[in-house]
Amino acid sequence: MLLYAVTDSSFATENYTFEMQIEAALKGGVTLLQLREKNMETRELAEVGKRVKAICSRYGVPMVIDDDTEAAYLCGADGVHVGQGDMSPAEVRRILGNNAIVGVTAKTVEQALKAQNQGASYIGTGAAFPTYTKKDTYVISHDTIREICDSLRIPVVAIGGISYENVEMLKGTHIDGVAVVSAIFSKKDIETETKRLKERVISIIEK
Ligand code: TZP
Ligand code: MG
Repeated sequence: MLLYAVTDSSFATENYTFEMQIEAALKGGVTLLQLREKNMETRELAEVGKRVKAICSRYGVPMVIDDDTEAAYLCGADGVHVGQGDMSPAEVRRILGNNAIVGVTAKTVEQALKAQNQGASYIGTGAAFPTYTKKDTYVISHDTIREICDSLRIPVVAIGGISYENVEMLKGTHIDGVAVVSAIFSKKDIETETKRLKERVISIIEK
């Protein structure tokens, strides 16, 4: 859960394609990848998912898909990440099976405990800092992030506005890792940025 990369193909260009960007992030050492493409419908997502899953497999990194359990099923993804308004973790497991990775977004201890009870594999919580990437979210306190971490037995990652510059502010929250979009995919040299971000994340995660 250390360094979780969440995709945004709008950062891709003709010279630095989506698949090149994902491979650079994997070379840089991301430990989990989420395909999060809000503008793709299920069929396209499943097609892209097959290609991205093949790249991730070469690096031994699991790939999950945001929201779309059907696309995840069709492309053989390792799991799904769902929000509070999406399918429940129990339903996802009925479709993808018991070994699936099922991540759930939670902003409160109550939501996080409920997700854990319903079979979530991990919790994503935030926004840890202001973010432009997701418009319909808001910043939660680092005390809340710590309370969520301390209340659960499953791993917790913080998400939202996390960067190389501010990640040290999350020290002491007991998170297991961080999830980022722009701190990786907006960069010109994704491999190098990923490596240096990962080193900093390692330095703040208590063993
Ligand atoms: N969920 C909560 S904040 C967020 C998501 C998907 C966006 C994170 O993007 P960034 O660029 O790392 O702030
Ligand atoms: Mg969602």
